Amino acid sequence: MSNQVITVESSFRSFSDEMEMRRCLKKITLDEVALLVHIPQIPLELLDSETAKNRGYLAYPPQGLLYLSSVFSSLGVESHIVDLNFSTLREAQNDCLGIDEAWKRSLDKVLSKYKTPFIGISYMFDVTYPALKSVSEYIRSKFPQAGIVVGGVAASADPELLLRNHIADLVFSHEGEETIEQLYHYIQDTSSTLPSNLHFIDSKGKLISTLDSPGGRVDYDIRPEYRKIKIDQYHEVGSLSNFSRMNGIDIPFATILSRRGCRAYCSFCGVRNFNGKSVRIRDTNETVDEMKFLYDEYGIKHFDWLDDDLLFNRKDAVKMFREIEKILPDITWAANNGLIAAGIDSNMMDAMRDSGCIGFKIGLESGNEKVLREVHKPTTLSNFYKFSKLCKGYPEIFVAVNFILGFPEESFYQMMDSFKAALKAKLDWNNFYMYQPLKSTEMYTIFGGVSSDEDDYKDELFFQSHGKENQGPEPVKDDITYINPIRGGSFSEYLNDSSIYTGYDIIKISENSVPSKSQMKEIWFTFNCVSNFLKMPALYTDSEIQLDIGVSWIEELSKAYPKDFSMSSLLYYLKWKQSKTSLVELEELRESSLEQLKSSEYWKMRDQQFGFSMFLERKIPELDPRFINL
Ligand code: B12
Ligand code: SF4
Repeated sequence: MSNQVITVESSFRSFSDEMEMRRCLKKITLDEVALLVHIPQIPLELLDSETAKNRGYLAYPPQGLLYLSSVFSSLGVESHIVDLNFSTLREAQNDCLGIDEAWKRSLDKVLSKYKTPFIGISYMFDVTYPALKSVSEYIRSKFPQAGIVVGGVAASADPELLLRNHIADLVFSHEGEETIEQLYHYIQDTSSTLPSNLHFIDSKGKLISTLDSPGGRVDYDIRPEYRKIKIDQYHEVGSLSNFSRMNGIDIPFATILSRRGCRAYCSFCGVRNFNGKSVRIRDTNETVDEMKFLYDEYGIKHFDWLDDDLLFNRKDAVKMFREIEKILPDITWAANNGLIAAGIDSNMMDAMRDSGCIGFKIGLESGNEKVLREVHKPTTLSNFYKFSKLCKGYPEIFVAVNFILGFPEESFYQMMDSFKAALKAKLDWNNFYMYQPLKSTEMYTIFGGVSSDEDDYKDELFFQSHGKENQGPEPVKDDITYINPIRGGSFSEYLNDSSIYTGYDIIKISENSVPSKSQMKEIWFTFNCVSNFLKMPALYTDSEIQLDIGVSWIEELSKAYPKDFSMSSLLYYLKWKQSKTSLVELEELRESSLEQLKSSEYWKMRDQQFGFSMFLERKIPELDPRFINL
């Protein structure tokens, strides 16, 4: 995309640009109703009803749309939130029959009531591009005259793609609240101030952008908006993370936001570009009031923070946790999105535990100091090890660490450093994510990434967990689709590729080489398998509580991955060690695990490599000698 972009307000303010904007806005009406659409988050063809019934898919309430809705309310404009992710997950639980009709039905129900609605769609993740396209096309087929507005993180990163592909008529970048207000007054002629953060194509095909202005207020009261979604039913269709499932899948949950932005500026992350440079803290009382409201009105008992930097301003964060402890003594919370470990000392851990924290993730991203510096990660390895030592004093909090593998030009020994850091720290769990180039990040600018070609979006899906807790690639539906669920290659062909090292043999990869994408899948598998399954701290612990939490973590994870033999066999061993499961149930678990193995050529191959079936004989599989002293 090489079209000219006008981003300075002064050039925009030429009379013709303003006329062009008025022309574009003719299609956008704000006097009847605003329909705010949350698109399906999981490719419908990959939805699996067993996982849906086990509530294994992510079901985040559309928090961004609640915020926008509160602005419409303050402007006196009626608004509705249409959560198509919720409808498809519900339908998926019903054996996935009519899954494609489910979201269309939900849209029809609201669209049919209005003549000139404002239609706003949220687009947060690049990987949901195909879903966004289908929803936009469907709305256009029903309402050819309506203007479609798209906003959200992924929309902000590439507005031109959406405009040129006729997915949107107008794109909002950054947080939408203040732009909606400005746009409303501009359209109603109650203000001549040009709304910022807007993008459209003029009549000559040129991309026009108004002033780029991230940031804004954070103190919106979204409590009344909750009646527009079924907040008390989200736990029935999915989960927020393995933390929310571990807590009990029948516990109603919600998300909460106390800070926008992040103090750091990691080169692979889109947060600073999207939210702006500073961290904006919401008033503690307002945050806790919202939680109390959700608890009282909707019976919400578990919360997950959406914050990127929840612990920013330590004093303020501790104060907030102490307030939660006082006002809501029996809730639980988790921080699945990740915390910055540098902000955590025993004072903070105490306040977190006392306010109901059951677990959190921290982002280390790499175990190699040079990579850490290059990506501007705000931490050092020595701080990380200090933090992991601190965690040992809090066995009731399940702590997972995030690593990213496959940064551009990252060599194999640097990846091995991450693996070794995971083994050394012995935190409860290690998430190895594959690097995904995100538009509008420093790393993307330097190294590039997926092109705007639509096929690339499909290919990237390989590395996605399809809306589940991210465990990386997994066999989908049957073994044949394992290697690439989209293109359906056969894994036996793949394993015959002698240039790819698999199992423990990945250690033979040349240290300074940069592994290929196919090789990365095998590296991922071995790192995950060894650090999380064969060396899981719960296998070796003497702490009853750590073992109990480890059992529920694996138990819930295995429901989201019902065909995964490594999980079921590990679960068997942990339950046996825990001695809280009857012999009959244990035997049933063993049988069903063996059944998984028998029916899958893929898991037979993995079992030969790593010996998971030893767990079923109540023994921990031995590590390959090359991995013992890492
Ligand atoms: C919570 C969160 C998650 C949750 C899920 C959230 C969800 N709703 O499904 C979890 C932890 C599961 C998650 C997973 C992932 N995430 Co995430 N996540 C976030 C996070 C931290 C907060 C999002 C949020 O709720 N913000 C709060 C609400 C209030 O804001 P909002 O939704 O953005 O809405 C505002 C604006 O966007 C705008 N807006 C939104 N919609 C609309 C619509 C209209 C019409 C208008 C006008 C405006 C508008 O106005 C709203 C109000 O201000 C963001 C970081 C960030 N700062 O955005 C990353 C972020 C969105 N995630 C990111 C990524 C990469 C991922 C993963 C791919 C990570 C991985 N490797 O697995 C996965 C993908 C999951 C999937 N679906 O496949 C990237 C997205 C980049 C991209 N372009 O794709 C972000 C930006 C973080 C980053 N590292 O850069 N994520
Ligand atoms: S600490 Fe996390 S949210 Fe902050 S910039 Fe780095 S990756 Fe992004």
